Amino acid sequence: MKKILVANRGEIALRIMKTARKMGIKTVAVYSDVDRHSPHVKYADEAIHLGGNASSESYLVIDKIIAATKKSGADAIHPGYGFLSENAAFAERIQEENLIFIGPNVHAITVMGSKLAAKEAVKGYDIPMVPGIDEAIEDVNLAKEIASKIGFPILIKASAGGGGKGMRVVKNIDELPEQMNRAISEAQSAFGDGSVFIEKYVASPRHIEIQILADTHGNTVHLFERECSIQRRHQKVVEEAPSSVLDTALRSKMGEAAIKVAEACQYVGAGTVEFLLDENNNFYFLEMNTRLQVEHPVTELITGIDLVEQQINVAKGLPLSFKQEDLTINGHALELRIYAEDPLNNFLPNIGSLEKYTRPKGDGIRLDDGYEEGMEIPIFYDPMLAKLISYGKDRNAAIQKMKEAIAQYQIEGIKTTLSFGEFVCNHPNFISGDFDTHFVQKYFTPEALNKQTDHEKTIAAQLALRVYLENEKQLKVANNQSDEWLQSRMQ
Ligand code: MV4
Repeated sequence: MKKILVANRGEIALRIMKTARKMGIKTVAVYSDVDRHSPHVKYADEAIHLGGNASSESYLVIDKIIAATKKSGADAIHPGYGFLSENAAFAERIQEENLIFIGPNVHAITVMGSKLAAKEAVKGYDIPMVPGIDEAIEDVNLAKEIASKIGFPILIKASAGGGGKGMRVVKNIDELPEQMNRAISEAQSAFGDGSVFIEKYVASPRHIEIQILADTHGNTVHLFERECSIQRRHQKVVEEAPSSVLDTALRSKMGEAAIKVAEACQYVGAGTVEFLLDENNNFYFLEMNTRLQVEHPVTELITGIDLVEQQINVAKGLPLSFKQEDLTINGHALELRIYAEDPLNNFLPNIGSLEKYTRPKGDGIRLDDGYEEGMEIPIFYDPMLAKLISYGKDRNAAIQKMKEAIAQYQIEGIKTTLSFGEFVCNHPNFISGDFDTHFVQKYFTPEALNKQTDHEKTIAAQLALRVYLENEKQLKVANNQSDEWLQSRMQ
């Protein structure tokens, strides 16, 4: 592998290229019209213009990506996350063109792209699943019968679903017909597939996901868990590794289950197996993400393993250079996603330019970003600006480091979720680890954020006053001294 085309933009394109360069592999960027001057374009060894701005005219057009790859002479494509990363047709096309897809095989992408197919595939592997059905259901009367057997509340989910779309909680049998019809039509319009199924609703789950790595020689290992329970409307905001709730025994059990899920679909490369964890520490398989995830850096920090390097080595056909027993957790890492959204205004996307942009730095701070001071944030893509990642010897040290980094980070010209991250880091329930996926909904209000800002303003004013008074004192002393000096000279 001599040259990789990165079919993505922003922080992840840059992050992938950094590892490729470290490995002595050339990089090719692709870009839309508005991304012409983006850091990922400047960083790459070569860059190819895709044209268009909307994803559907640029980063999502398979023909354009393939044409760019051929033109550049790249022999491999890394899809990053989002865009075409979990598109089976893209992976298949790459294979047909005799290029290397730095990702899993077509089969795994296809199976895990459908929740029902995923359930079917892992059957017989002894993976704990939420009580429910593993077939699409259309008949409301049958649904009522099944729901009554499972017991309310139940959850209706779309098989093709993602991001909570087509998901409906049903509290009792009377609500079922309407909610079921809504779920079906939502799934049909969002995914072009109206298949839905039923599960028992787990009321207060934590979101735990296991990172796995598999090579083409039959070796599969897990790289422990990440916890992503701090989410807002299915958008992750804070992630960490390890989770504060798993003990060694549960970690091994979940890790082993994740490996079995990967083996059930003959997985190759880096992947993530998602689980729900209930209040009694029962875990249930949810789905598998067949890509490098946004939050992969927290795993890199606690394991010391570069996941992109591993993806590239696996794609080259190399066997993994370590075994499960070689892997250990070292320290604790947190990631805060910085979105161009206004937390005081219902997280409305905020467009504008980065008038001031000063990055935090220091030991235990990693910043993965894709913008620079003066740049406009385009409206066409995901509003995530950066990922602020902190690392410490334990969870408290990582939280402390995150707070220091947030304080150093200066972003002006655009409203961001940086202050929201600070709110999370100061919240007693986050600090104690006593939270679930309802954290934001339960505790966050714009008033709480304003209170935090007011508190900061008070401290800033007190500090300013103190500095002022100190300066005054020194000035007086200096004046007195010069008076004495003057007088001594005049005598
Ligand atoms: C659930 C659940 C409770 N019970 N399934 C949300 C998105 C999709 N990936 C799965 N999700 C959930 N499935 C059962 N049977 C609760 C959620 C859920 C959730 C899961 C992980 C992280 C945040 C969440 C927020 C709300 C709901």
